[in-house]
Amino acid sequence: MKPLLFILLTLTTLGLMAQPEANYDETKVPKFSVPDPLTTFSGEAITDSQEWEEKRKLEIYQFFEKQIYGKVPALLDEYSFKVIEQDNQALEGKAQRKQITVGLKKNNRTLNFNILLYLPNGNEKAPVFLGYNFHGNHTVTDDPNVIIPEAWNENNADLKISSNKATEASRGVRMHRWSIDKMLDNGYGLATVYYGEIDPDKNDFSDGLHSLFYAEEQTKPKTNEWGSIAAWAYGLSRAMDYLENDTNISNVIVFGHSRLGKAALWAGATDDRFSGVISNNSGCGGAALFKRKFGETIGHINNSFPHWFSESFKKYSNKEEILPVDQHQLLALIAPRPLYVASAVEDEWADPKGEFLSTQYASKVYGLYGKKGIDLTDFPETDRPIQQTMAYHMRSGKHDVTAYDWDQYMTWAETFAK
Ligand code: GTR
Repeated sequence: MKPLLFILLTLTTLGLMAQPEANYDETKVPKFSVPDPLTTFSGEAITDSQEWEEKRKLEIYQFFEKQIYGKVPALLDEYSFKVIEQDNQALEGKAQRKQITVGLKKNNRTLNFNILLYLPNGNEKAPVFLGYNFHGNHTVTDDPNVIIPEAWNENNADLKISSNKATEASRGVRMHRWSIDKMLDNGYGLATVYYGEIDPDKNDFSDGLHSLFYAEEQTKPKTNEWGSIAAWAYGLSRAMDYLENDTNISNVIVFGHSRLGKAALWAGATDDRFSGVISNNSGCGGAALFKRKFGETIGHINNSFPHWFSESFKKYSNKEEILPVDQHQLLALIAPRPLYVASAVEDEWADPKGEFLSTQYASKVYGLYGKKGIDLTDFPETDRPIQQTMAYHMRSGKHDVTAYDWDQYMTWAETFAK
C-alpha cells in the first residue's frame, strides 16, 4: 500500500480526519426521510402502545445501545453508599444538605463518586432535579461546606481551574447555572454529581468507570460497548439507586446541559425510574436530528470526542444517510414520561431547529399513550415555551443554562412532572 493511502486509511479508521466545515445554511440541509418511530425495521406498522413496547421500542433501544452509545458490559459486583456529611439547617436554614459517597466495585477495583443533595426544609417529600455539573459540586454553590472533588478536572482559566485539579478558588463559579434558591423556595431539591468522578472527559479509557470492567490486559471497551456518554448515564442511574431510597424524595427528574444533556437523555431512555427528563441545549448526539447535518455532525463529534460514543458509531461519521434511526427515536424511548427539550437561538452548533423537529417527530409515540407532545403545527417562537407532557422552548441567547431555563422547567414540572 502507498504510504499516503495507508495514513489516510488509518486516520479515517480512527475518525481523525479533518472534517467538512459545519453547515449553517438552511437551504443546504439535505433532503432526508425521517425514520418512522411507528414502522418496525422490517416494515410492520405499529398502532398502539402495547405493540410499540413489544415490537418497536426494544429494537430501537437495542440499536441505540449497540450502535450509538454502547452497551454496559456487565453488572457491578458491589454497590454501597455512605452519607458522609449532613446539615439539616444548611443555606441559612432553607435546606437539608447531605453529601453521599457512592462506591462501585467490580473485579476488585473501586470507583467512588459524591452526590451533593439539597432538600427543601418544610417539604416532607420533595421532587428532585438530578444533574451532573462540569467542574465539581463546589462550583454550583458558594456553600463553604461542599466537598471539592479530587478527580481529574479540565483546566479552565475563567473558572480558576489549573493543573487539572479543582481547588477552593473555583467555589461558586457556576452558581448562575443552578437556581438553587428558587428550587428550594418552590419546594424542589437538587442532587448533583461532578461528571469527572464517573469518567474523566478525555480520550483515555485507562481511567474512570470503564476500567473497572476490564478483563486482564484489556485497555478499552469492546466495539459495541460504552463510550463516556453511556458511562455518565450509568452514573446517573447509580445516583438514582441512592435517591430512590431517600424517604424525603418523591421523584427524580434527570437534567443535563450540552454533553451532559446527551447523557441525561440516554439515562432517561435506559432507566424508567427517572420520572421526567430535561435536555438543555444537548445538540448533536442529544436531541438534535443527525440527518439534517446542521452545525455539529457525527463526523465532527467523533473526531473531537472519540471517546463519547461506542466505537461502532464511528462508521456513521459523514454517513448520516445510512443510519436507520435518528434522535427523535431516542426521545420516543422516554415516552410516556414527561420530557423537556430546550434550545437557545444563538446555539447554532447544537442545531436548535433540529432539536425542535425531533420533539415534533417523537410526539406520535407520546400520542399512543394519550399524552400530548409538540404538534406538527407548533412553531418554536423565541421565549414562548410550549409545555405539554413533552415541552420545548427556544430561549434567546447563547449555549448555557440560565435562570430563565430553570423558571420554565419548574413551571412545567409543577403540572407535568411531579
Ligand atoms: C462542544 C461539543 C458539543 C457540546 C458542548 C458541551 O464542544 O461539540 O457537542 O457537547 O461541547 O458539552 O459544552
